[in-house]
Amino acid sequence: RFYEKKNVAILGCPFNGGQARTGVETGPLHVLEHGLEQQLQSLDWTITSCKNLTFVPPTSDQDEGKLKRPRFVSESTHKVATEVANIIKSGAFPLTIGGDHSLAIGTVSGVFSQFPDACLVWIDAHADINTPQSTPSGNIHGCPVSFVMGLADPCPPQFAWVKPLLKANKLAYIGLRDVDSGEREILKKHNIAAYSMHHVDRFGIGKVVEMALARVNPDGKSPIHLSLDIDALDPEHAPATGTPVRGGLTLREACYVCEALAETGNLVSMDIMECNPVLGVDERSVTSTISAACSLVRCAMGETLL
Ligand code: B3U
Ligand code: MN
Ligand code: MN
Repeated sequence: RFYEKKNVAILGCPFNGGQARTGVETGPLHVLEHGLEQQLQSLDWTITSCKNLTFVPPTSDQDEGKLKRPRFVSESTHKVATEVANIIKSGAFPLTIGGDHSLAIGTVSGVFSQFPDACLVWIDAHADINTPQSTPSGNIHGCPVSFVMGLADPCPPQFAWVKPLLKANKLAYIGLRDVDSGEREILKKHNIAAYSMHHVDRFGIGKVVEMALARVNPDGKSPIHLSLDIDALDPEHAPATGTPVRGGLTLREACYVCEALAETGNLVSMDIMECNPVLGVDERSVTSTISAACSLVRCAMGETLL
């Protein structure tokens, strides 16, 4: 409905500047080497482009208050925003492979510049909605949602280009289980649809997705951007990631979310973030993480729709 054809443009983003651990920048290469392009072609997608961006850290990048590497993150995500917007203008579905989750400042900005009435489904163990003031770590991958909502007040000067395009009633979380106290306050204050693992246990994943979509897309007409952090999965299924948290989604539960979004016909863009193959303790843990990421993408792109 939002796109004429099943055209996808893959955007590899080997970026690690939003957090402290190296290795996450090798995520895109691993995901592509696992055969994702061929897998999408088997699902009748045409890959209109598949490119890796390059991110060069600036020579000087002073902390901005608590925020670490603000210039590198800002310049990199600005580039991503432009690329994602151009992909959408070309009529293709942007599939962005990270890299750390600060990249979503770029993907969300790009998507919402083209689809202003879109909603955002954020699947993650973490809420990533810290402000420059509330962040306990200074890692910007814990802050992207606050940036695209304009909650950073004042907005750090490096991020003056980021527009507050996301409204609180267009955001839903699924899979939360490690949320900072400052983030809890923000979620409450703005009445954001936040479904934690507690809700998944209580209602089951089917009902949770239904409730989440009813909150952010009540008339079923909004385009949907899915931002998926691989650490939403239980570390049993996706151990190779920077901040694993036990008690997460099973592979099937996460796949179900992706399938349900595919089923709406409204999915216009997707991120798959935070795979860090370097942190796998052995070959098997790397392979399971990467193959889970590929499965989730395939489910979001229609694999299990009959
Ligand atoms: N909420 C913490 C931890 C964190 C957020 N996202 C990840 N970790 N991956 C923070 O640093 O903002
Ligand atoms: Mn996370
Ligand atoms: Mn995240």
